[in-house]
Amino acid sequence: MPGMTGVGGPSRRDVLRSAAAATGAAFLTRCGRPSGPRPNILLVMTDDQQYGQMGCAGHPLLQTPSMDRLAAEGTRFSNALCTNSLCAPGRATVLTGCYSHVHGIRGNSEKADAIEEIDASLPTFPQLLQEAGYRTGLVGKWHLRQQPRGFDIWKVLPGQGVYFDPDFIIGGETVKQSGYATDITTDFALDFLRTAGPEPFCLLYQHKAPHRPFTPAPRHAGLYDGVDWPKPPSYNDDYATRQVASEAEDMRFEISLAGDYPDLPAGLGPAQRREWIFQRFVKDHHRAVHGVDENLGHVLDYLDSSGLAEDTVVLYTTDNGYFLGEHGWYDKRFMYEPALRIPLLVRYPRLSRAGQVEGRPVLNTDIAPTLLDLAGVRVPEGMQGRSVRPLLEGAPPDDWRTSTFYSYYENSWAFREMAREQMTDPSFQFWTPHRVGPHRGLRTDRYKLIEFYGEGDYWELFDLKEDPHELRNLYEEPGHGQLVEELRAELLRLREQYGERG
Ligand SMILES: [Ca+2]
Repeated sequence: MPGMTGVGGPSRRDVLRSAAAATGAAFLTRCGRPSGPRPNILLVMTDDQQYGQMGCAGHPLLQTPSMDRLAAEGTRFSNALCTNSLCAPGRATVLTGCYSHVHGIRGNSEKADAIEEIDASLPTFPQLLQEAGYRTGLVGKWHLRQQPRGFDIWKVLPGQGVYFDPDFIIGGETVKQSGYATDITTDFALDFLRTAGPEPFCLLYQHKAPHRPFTPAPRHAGLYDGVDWPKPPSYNDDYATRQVASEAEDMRFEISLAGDYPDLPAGLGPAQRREWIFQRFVKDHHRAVHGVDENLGHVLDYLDSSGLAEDTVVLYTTDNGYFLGEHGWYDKRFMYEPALRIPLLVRYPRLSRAGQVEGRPVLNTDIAPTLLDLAGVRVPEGMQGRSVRPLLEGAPPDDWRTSTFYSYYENSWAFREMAREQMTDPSFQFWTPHRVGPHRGLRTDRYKLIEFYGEGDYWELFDLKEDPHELRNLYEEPGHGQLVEELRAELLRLREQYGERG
């Protein structure tokens, strides 16, 4: 498959040299057609947004006029997936176009048995755009341990950052800002856009919201008051056929989030307490998304008023999906649909047909190659995703992928053993965050196969057509032997294609 060459590929020097050479031809597409000026790039990223949290995706209550506008004027990808549902790995994948085992960031944990920095030999798309003459900027959430590279200007929250009066790292100095993080990040984005020069720009506009502690702006704190927020269909999952899920106690919001709310009323029974926490966290999460949408509107308005909109690619996404009560959970990690799928909108008026909904499977590895392709910059062979440009153009190639690969690495058995050895209090029941061990899997248009390999070997098989909420594991049920065999062979093929071993 073109553009999917797995591990290896050219050195960074080769990549940069070829990118620089491509700059001279940037006004021609790969077909040699004049493509007009090189487009500006605006990447908008939230933190922990569910794929359905957009009015344009059919959400019954949440109003997102700005996201809806991008969808109406561009393409909404209704089947976009992340490749490792976790923050830092997702961000590194968007930057490099590679899976976690290639870019090196497999988990979030400081002590995880994994490399914690992006492989320095891998080019990132902002770096390649900078080499190609773009003015590059980064504002808001960064969440990677190494300093940003490839940016002319960057203003980032340290680590997770905070919602109110946050510190920002600006020019190497930590500077306290006054206000709400989503608003401040937007002000920085507008500052960058207003000082645009004659060269094209690439701006990464990345929000902390709606990440835990799901905190809306004060002006949105009363949204949905009085609304009885509907429960997702898998809310009362009994995990009857899914052992690993049944053991993931810290994923259950009524257990893990109770401590986040000092105003949780005392004296509630278990069912009332669960209901209170659900209503509170889900509404706050949506309120924080509402703040992102409102701020996005200011940026889109500026692109319009400044005459930049026509020549700017706006790509909207998040770093990973999220559970909002599905399976009784919050958080992400598991390869189940709410955490696996991500919102993805692309608007580029010179290329994309307005109001298009594209259902072919696309991955967050595709973002870097897509943006480079649209900018006329050669996509390095080592990038594992594929440009979605033909899908934007409404001309899908016959060989577009039909199965997708996912791999999550945190909480390996070796890491847990290491952590246990470091414990000084033998009565302390150690378990790493959320009790979700490593697993990998594949998804086709109908089936999903998951292999949990942290402790022994445990498999799950779902028929997404008959069981879209993934409540019934078919793996051990009779009559699926041939299907399991075929899917296991396909999983092995994908692992070999992407160079995942171990
Ligand atoms: Ca995240």
